[in-house]
Amino acid sequence: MTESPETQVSETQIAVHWREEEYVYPPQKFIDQANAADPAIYDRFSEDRFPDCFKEYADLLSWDAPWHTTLDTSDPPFWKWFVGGRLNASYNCVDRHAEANPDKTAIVFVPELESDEHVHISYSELRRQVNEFAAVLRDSLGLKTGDRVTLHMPMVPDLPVTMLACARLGIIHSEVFGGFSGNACGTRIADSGSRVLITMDGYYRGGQLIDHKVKADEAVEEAARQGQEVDKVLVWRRHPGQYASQIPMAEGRDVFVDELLSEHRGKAVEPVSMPSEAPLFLMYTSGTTGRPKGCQHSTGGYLAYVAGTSKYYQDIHPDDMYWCMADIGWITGHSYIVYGPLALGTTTVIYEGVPNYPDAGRPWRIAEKLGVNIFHTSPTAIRMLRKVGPEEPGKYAYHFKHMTTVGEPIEPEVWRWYHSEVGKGDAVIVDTWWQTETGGFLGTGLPALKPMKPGSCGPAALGIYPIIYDENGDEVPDGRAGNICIRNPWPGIFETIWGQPERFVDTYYRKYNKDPDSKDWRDWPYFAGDGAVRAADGYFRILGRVDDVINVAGHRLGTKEIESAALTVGEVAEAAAVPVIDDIRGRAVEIYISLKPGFEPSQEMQNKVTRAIETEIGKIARPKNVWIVADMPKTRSGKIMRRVIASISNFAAVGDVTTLANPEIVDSIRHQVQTAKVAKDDVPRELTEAEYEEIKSFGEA
Ligand code: 6R9
Repeated sequence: MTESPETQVSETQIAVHWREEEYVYPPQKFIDQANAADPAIYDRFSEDRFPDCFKEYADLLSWDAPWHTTLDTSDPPFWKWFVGGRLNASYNCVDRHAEANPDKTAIVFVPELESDEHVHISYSELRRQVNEFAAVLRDSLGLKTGDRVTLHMPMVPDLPVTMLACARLGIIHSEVFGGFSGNACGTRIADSGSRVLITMDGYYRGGQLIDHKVKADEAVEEAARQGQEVDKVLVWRRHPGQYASQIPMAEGRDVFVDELLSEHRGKAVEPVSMPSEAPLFLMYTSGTTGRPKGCQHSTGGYLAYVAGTSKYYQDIHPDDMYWCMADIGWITGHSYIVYGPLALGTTTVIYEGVPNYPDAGRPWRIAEKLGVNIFHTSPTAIRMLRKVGPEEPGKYAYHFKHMTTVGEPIEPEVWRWYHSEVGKGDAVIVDTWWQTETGGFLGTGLPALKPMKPGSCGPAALGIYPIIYDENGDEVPDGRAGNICIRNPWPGIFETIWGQPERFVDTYYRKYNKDPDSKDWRDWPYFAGDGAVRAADGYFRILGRVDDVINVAGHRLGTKEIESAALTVGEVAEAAAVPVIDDIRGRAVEIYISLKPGFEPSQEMQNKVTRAIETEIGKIARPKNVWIVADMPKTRSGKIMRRVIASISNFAAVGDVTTLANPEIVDSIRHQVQTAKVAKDDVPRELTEAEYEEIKSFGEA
């Protein structure tokens, strides 16, 4: 902001101009009760106290053995936190609260059908369920510490029960988002080397009991194709005793969980005392190549980080009614539905269904009925609820003290609706920027101590020291865009990519590493893969991914994954996926394909490509449009210029195309695509400057 005109600006630095939003201050009554209301907390987490400052988070947990080394940097960048310490995540999230407050509600399950009663699960009941299911895993399946188990479960309390039972035994769970296809699940089974899949027969979505077991059979088949045999599939039943699927149970392989559980009633399973750095779970995410990345999270560091951030940023107190409307199948659900809130012994709400079922008032009725006072959701859900029911929140007598937004940048107008209508002008909002890899929040303000600024995630979280670099590794001045990195390790950072340690180093640390032999963490900044700008007040504004990832409704989809799915269609020669600006979901996917010689474009061909993407990945990746083009714009070396087609799809200027091998194709594609889009009234709104920059450089990273 204070940059002098003669400052050298490298080409990669883009000036991003937007209206600076005004601060919005937290109400006094929020400040009076906040967990972090004393500014001295910033001193406790100042850089000269690093890494010991994080003891404050670790002290929220019960340790079986204390750690001797807070941060072990002997094998960079494979950081180890709280080394020597031992603990069990299931004990920390269940037993210790069951001992202190047995009748307190741990989980409130809200089934999607409004006529169904809410289910309150107390901490002692949760302890019973976790123990019995742990007995199933250990005694019926012979699973042991270090084994991986893939979960493909919907939003039901049986999912955290399954996760916590795994954690009790040191079994590494890998939950795949329920909306992902069977094939996507199969790939993750194979990658993690799971021989057990835990799934459910069906669940409610949009008022229908959908068949989910069908995906288990596809997943097992796909895993086998990739060389991984699954010998047991455990099937939870949505209504125990009644089977909700049309798909037969495979003899000898598939077992109903409720039947197995009956053999283990009342069993107690001792929690296994795990080393702090033992893996707790894998969470797969997309990257620039097709193979998904199994992000491996630790037990001690991760749990400490989510407990600490839940306390200070989510402002969770023991008596709060906390509802995070994300899906447990994503990192937000792991950290801020299950592990963070339960580590603090609070009550966490799990809602099975879609937010607008049966109407747009549903979330607010749930909030009113349960007395929810902390609410957590994504910009996509907020945009959707604002569109379909702008007046709905005002009709219900709930009161939020605190609201969170996560997953995508939020537009200031959408933020203001969230604040004034959903929060009734009286709730604080924390905009939290972070990633699957980072375990917990990186960018967000302490709500009682920092004013809010719509559209900015706020300053860095406690103990997090970001820096914005240009492509050459020079620090970018305030007000200019670059690649946001974190200079230091923190306890929530993932430990590695399962089975791909070189990819871990290459993707996240190679780019800005100062010395590959250094054992000093200062030489290993973490490259987040997001573009960002820091304002003069230290607040960050996240601009979006700088790699080949499209963020659809807060979910990361790799262009390579979508393209390889399209290429499973035999007639397709080439495929290129690009983002289009979408008013509800932030971004949507469009795919361009060219056909092998001898095949003609047709609606049927477009449908085939769409079906292939749904089969390989899931409905969330369904393209908004499939464009069959005569040829792709390419460089002379044959690389598809995704930025050119992305610009066409978004009605943005394509820029210089003179260096292409086939510049004449650009006009023909533009004519074809834009005519069709105009005809079906599918023209995106005018892009903001930041969006324009994203589209213009898409796929160039
Ligand atoms: C937690 C989660 C991570 C990517 C991240 C960034 C985007 C997340 C954001 C945000 C702007 C926020 N992102 N939070 N962008 N403001 N508050 O979403 O993890 O699914 O791994 O996605 O999402 O681009 O790199 P994940």
